[in-house]
Amino acid sequence: MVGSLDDDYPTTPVLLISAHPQGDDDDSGDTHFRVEEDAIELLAQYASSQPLPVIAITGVYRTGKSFIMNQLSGIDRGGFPVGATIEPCTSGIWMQFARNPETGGMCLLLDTEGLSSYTKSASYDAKLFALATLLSSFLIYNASGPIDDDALSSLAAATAVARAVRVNSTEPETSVQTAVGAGSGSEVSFDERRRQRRLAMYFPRFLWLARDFSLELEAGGERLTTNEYLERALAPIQGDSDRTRSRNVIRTAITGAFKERSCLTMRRPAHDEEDLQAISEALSAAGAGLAGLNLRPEFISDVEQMKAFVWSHLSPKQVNGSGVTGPMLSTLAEAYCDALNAGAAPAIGSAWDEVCENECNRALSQAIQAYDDDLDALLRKDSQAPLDSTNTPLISEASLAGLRERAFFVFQSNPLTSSSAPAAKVCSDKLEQHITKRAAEALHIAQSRNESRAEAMVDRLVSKVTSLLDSDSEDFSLDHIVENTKKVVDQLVNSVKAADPSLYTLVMMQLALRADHIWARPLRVHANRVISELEEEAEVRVAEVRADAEKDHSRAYATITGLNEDIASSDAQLETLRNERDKLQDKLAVAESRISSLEADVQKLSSDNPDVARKDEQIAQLQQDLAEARNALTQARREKLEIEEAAQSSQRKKRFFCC
Ligand SMILES: Nc1nc2c(ncn2[C@@H]2O[C@H](COP(=O)(O)OP(=O)(O)OP(=O)(O)O)[C@@H](O)[C@H]2O)c(=O)[nH]1
Ligand SMILES: [Mg+2]
Repeated sequence: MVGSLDDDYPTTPVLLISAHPQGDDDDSGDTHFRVEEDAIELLAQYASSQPLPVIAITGVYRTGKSFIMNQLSGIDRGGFPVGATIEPCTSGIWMQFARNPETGGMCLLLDTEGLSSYTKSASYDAKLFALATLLSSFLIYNASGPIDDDALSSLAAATAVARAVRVNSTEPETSVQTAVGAGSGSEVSFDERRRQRRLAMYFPRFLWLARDFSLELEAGGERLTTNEYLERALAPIQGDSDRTRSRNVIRTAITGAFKERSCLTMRRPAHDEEDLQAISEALSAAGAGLAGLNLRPEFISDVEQMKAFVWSHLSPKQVNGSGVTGPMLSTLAEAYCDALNAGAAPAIGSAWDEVCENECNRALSQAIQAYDDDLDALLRKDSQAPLDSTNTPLISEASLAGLRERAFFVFQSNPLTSSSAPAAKVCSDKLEQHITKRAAEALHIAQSRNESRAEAMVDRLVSKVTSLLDSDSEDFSLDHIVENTKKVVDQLVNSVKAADPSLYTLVMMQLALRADHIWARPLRVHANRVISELEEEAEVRVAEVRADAEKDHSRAYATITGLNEDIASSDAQLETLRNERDKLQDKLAVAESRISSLEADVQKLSSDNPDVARKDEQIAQLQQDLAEARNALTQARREKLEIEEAAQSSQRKKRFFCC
């Protein structure tokens, strides 16, 4: 690994708290601590979801603290700077993300500026120690050599400010100067001890890391564990002298502050000073990688043991039972820095109130964001849904209640929102107000969209009803139309009724408004269609009648023509007969005149001539001729009468047909 961004988080150390001297003399307590923006951003960006285990290292300067942190980070290059000279290397408090190889979880390493540097005051050291203590869940106190009175005094002095920290803001405030001044020299009162016990709950697990340790851990012929060695060193010393009391106060201060404590020893990396110098330079450049360096195997083994111990005893930073995430840690750091900058010992209670307020506000923003995202997505989906769909509406009292529940779930997933901090209630109320306002807006949008939906549904119904009329169905009866219309109306009403009561009301209103289109218009269309069918039928009937009449007419015409021809031929025959009659009449007249003349002649002859007899015969003959002529005439007259009757009959028929 190198000190750059890996898959999950950046691995380059970043300055978390910078220290800025305000005057020439650090003892004035004027050092100004500032939490750096870059660090705040990184903590927010990469460590906001989970409580963060925080390992801090503190101790006398130039004792290999940064080296230890690099071993924990596992970064070969680009880790915390390790200095090979006697100049203090680390300044302020640096941070670096690392991964616990045992759990895979992310943790934070805090490398602090060395204590007891010739450039800094006791007050500055105590403040720095207090910050490292209050911000970490695992504190490594790095000290070179055995745990003796000097080492314990240094630690006790460093813990002065940390021990002056107030759990509640109601506790009397102690200034940094007073805390440092009091040091560990005075005996601790009963109340103070009780306060210290409470405070210890906020303190981290403590590891005394004894470097360059070369002593055999034995006492009274028995081997001691490193922890037993520490406990022996911290155990009260028998005696009643002032010095003994003072030494015991130091021990009580340490044991009172750190309830969970352990000790590990590490041997020197090399045997002699020359080698050590060379190795020191190599270590300064090596980062976490120790391979290839001429190190004592014991040292390497101690490093591994230290790492294994730290990783297996690591737990997230907690305050008041809540895990501290990256953003919460930066809020705490800011609150503690503010208190130290103001010359006061930090108050965990008020720092925690700030954390709660920040966290509640953050949870509020996340919950509002979640609610707005959900609601906007729902509104978008609703606006894209087909208007005439009878599906259950996306925006309803029920669906909005679901969104509200989710928003509150997001809000409450931050445990600090259910704390007793006033910010929790304020933010919860703000979330409720926001949800109420947005839900009302959404319902208003849904209402107007429902109106459009109801309109679209009834539009569709109208066209369905119309298409029923246009269908090829044989059954166009009024009952059929009414029945089908009723069916589609019932279908719509039932589906909407089941889906959404408010949509149902709107659909019913639309049905009432469009009643003419749904009921009257189809009937009108039906009536028109029936009328046009009747008209078509009538037209066909008229055409048939007309065709029949035309046929009759041509038949009659043919008959009349025939009769006319008959009449004409009858007329011609009549004419002929008339001519013949006239001729016969002429003949008859000639015959009668001849008869008369003959009769006259007969008369005369009879009288004059004897031959009358003969003449009589002739007369008889003539009379016979006359009788025949008369018969012929009678016959002719009869025929004429018949022809005239026939002609008259034809005339009558013609007149009848012509009418
Ligand atoms: N004697 C000794 N030197 C070590 C050990 N570990 C590291 N060093 C060397 O000690 C020197 C200082 O190391 P750092 O890690 O910079 O020490 P530090 O405590 O962080 O120093 P400051 O930040 O200045 O307080 C370097 O040259 C390291 O190589 C060790 O166990 N024993
Ligand atoms: Mg350092």
